[in-house]
Amino acid sequence: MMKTGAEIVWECLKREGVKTVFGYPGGAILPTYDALTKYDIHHVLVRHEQGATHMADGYARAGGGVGVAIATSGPGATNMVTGLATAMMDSSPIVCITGQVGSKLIGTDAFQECDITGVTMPVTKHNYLVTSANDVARTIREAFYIAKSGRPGPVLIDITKDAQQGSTRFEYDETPIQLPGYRPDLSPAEKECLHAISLIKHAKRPVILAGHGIILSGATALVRQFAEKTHIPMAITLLGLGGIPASHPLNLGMMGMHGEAWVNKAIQEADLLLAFGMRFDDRVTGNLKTYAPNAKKIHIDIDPSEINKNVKVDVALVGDLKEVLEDLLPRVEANDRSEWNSYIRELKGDSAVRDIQNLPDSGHLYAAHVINDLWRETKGRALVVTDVGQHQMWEAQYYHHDEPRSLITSGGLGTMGFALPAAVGAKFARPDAEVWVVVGDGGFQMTMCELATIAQEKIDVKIAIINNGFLGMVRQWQEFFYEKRYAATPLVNPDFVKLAEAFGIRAMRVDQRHDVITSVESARKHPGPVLIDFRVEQEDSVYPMVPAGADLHAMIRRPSPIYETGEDE
Ligand SMILES: Cc1cc2nc3c(=O)[nH]c(=O)nc-3n(C[C@H](O)[C@H](O)[C@H](O)COP(=O)(O)OP(=O)(O)OC[C@H]3O[C@@H](n4cnc5c(N)ncnc54)[C@H](O)[C@@H]3O)c2cc1C
Ligand SMILES: Cc1ncc(C[n+]2csc(CCOP(=O)(O)OP(=O)(O)O)c2C)c(N)n1
Ligand SMILES: [Mg+2]
Repeated sequence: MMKTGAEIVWECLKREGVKTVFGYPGGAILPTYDALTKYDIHHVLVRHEQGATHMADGYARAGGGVGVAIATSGPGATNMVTGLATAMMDSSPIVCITGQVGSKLIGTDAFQECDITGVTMPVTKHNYLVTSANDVARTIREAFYIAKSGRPGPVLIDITKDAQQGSTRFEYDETPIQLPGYRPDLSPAEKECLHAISLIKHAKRPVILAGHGIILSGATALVRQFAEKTHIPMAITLLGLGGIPASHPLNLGMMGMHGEAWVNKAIQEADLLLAFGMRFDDRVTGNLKTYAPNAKKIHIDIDPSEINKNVKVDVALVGDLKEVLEDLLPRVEANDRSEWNSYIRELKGDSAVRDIQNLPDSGHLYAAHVINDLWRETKGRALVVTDVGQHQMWEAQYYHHDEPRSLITSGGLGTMGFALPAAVGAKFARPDAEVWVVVGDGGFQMTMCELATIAQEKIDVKIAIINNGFLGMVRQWQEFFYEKRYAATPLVNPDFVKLAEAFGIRAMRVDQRHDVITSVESARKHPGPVLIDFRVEQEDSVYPMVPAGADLHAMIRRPSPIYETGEDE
């Protein structure tokens, strides 16, 4: 059957199971948009192409599928770079399709020409320039395969205008894809597995470091069973949160720069670390020279380039975590490690009791109150999408996630402006989920144009702006390390309530602690988007904190407890 390249784009997307795409049109992608009218695929018109990429990313992270974003050439394509880099850093599978000028014009500085495959080479898992309709189908199939197989990541397909307009015979090839040099299906050698089993057997103070890979590989139940059988406590990375229920007795909590003090101490005192699908980010290790100095290290990761990248390990098991654990679980011994576990419980001491709810209302509204109340009110069942900054860390500390894919956040690139569009994508992937955006007043203003998309599409997301009048996380660094010289961090903000109302979105303002619950209740009852402007304490800081590059156990604690009952914070 003869089809144009543009029609083949949609034919292939349909066969990949794509129901929703996020995009923004323009000249070089117009043939593809024109063909869309013949297909039953929902196109969400964003207000900025960065938004489309974060929506695709949020869609992928929430639902486990591949998100799709579309843009035109030149500025449309360059606006996608931040979203691609965000997805690349956090191993999120998205496919971005861009229009390109006609193939004969390439290299002439044609109108809206930009070498986007050149630009995005370092921020994509792979990218393609397609100059003929004949290559469209094969390329799209490969792109989806690459995005979701092995270590997931973003793929960009740049299609020239003539490739979209040209016609070719279309027969969908169903044969499994084989790409020379691409090996997403590695598995560890038996010798290495035996070595790991022996290290686990003899370890007295082991800790599992559970990362994003436990969610990406669908291994969360296996990790839990592994920990329960071996009685090994688990520390979680920011991107692993939710993978193990926060309430699980062996779940210690988050590790790293803003992790719990007892978690970092346990890691530093461990004699064995089992890294499961995590990449030893510098936010996680602190000073590498003093990181877990007495621990042997086992690293299970699907990407061989992660092995010995930051932390030298004793055993590397390269492969899919789920497959590796299916093999190891029956073979590891069921050790009793009560001494080590009770020692860690002692390390926790009172600081584990962050009883902020039961303290008298001092008239101050702290971000922690807002987030903890949101957790209580939603019974921990919301899908929360955060932006980047202090509110992101407070969310990680005070919203206790029990389900995989219930926290979506930009970890590696730390992209402000991520939350609002990513939440839109998440809601499309999981229409039944209660989606909350937790966003700072700074980051919100980076992509707030997507309120128009939310209004146009009538998307039921609830938006909690943690409004501290500052680029709070940067202000905190200035407070700690730059003698409180607040250069370029105070914000003069618009009236967020009026702003939301201008988009036809219901909004309210809260500046008293006792109004938090009622505002959340009222937002939840409303069958549509709601924005709440929470006016929180302006100069609060996130504790504990390991200063960048410092030893993991050298944490800055809260000088005088404001709302924790424990002293160890
Ligand atoms: C302001 C700010 C503060 C932060 N503070 C902290 C902090 O205190 N603590 C913290 O933990 N993080 C923190 N982060 C996040 C941090 O920067 C990293 O993003 C995070 O630690 C990475 O977690 P990860 O290694 O689990 O996930 P990723 O970076 O997504 O890495 C996943 C790993 O799993 C592997 N993998 C993928 N699929 C599979 C599979 N199927 N099988 C096996 N392996 C697989 C990948 O190859 C990769 O190595 C902070 C970020 C910001 C913006
Ligand atoms: C696009 C982008 N620019 C700059 C930064 C650096 N940065 C990290 S956190 C932060 C402040 C965020 O302020 P806000 O959104 O108000 O959140 P808060 O920290 O106050 O909760 C900044 C500027 C970033 N992460 N992303
Ligand atoms: Mg702020």
